[in-house]
Amino acid sequence: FRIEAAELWVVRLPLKFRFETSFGVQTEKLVPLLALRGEGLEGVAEGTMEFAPMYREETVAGALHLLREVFLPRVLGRTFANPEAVNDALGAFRGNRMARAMVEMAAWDLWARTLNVPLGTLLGGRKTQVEVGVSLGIQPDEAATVEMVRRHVDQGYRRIKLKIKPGWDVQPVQATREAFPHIRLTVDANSAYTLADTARLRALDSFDLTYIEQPLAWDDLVDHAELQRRLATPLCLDESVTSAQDARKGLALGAGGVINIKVARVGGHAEARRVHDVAQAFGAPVWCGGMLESGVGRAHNIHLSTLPNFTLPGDTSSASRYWATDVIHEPLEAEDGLMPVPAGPGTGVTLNREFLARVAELHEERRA
Ligand code: OSB
Ligand code: MG
Repeated sequence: FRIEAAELWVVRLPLKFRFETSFGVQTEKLVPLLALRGEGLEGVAEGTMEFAPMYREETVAGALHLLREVFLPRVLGRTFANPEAVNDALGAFRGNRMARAMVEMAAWDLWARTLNVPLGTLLGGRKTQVEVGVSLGIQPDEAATVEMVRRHVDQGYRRIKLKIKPGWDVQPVQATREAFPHIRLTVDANSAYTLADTARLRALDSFDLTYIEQPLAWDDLVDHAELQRRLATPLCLDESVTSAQDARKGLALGAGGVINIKVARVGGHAEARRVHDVAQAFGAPVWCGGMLESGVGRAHNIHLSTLPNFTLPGDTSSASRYWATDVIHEPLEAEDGLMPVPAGPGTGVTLNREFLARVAELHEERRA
């Protein structure tokens, strides 16, 4: 397939809820979108980096710069045998995996559309719907937490993940577990703890959590391995796995028993599939994480989640939870905790160009 043209926008989407995590409060999402066109077809991807480097080191401004000045010039006007070849064209560059993933993921969508096959099928997935849960931000108190959990349990979500931080961990978990003795419950600390907090984290062992997500530093594997030796609950790695090599090292060290795969964090679908395969070889389940994506990123996540070792529910809950208006036409709604895989070639979703024309800032439009 040939990449003939690229368009790059940024859309600012107001979040329907206030999302508080250990690194701050979010009320809107800055969404960079990249469309690659060739032979009358279009592949689209979303950048999941944020305005500020709070989750990992990448930023929206950095990604826009790299796409315009470095990455897009390497792929425009070229013909590729497959998306792996697009990765190879960007392979000499270090880090910045979320920015590179925008090119790679748009290429997968474009290639799948060229072949007239759903993206999930092309990746090797077979499911027609995937199990999903929700990630709930830090609430003002235990009662609000339990109420919030109840609303989402009632909607059928298959897993509840609570954001925690030092000083807000045992309380919400205990209150939730008492109210819902049987739900699949997890927590995510987004790197807010150190090994000095071992006693606090050990207290979470009594609540039958499926895993504790990324308690320690965003770039650490070694301390996670030490913590895992001190805890009964499996650790789940998010921030600190950016490649299949990281996954291999983390699992070999015993840094955790579960991996949260975010396509963009690891540099795209090809690397995400390799992380999936490494985890499977270690007998470690994976699930697909979310970054408060618009419909574009959400559709990519759903397709990736059709691979067989995605045996735990992912973060890709209904788009209508997040946005009053999405950037795509198709609704992406879970029912009873099951998200249907969008049908049709590629991601199966299409950009709402009327909406983009009204709210998006066009950063680049370039032809080969
Ligand atoms: O750590 O999983 C995370 C959102 C932004 C940054 C990091 C994370 C998250 C979420 C939200 O947990 C998941 C979602 O609903 O998309
Ligand atoms: Mg996380």
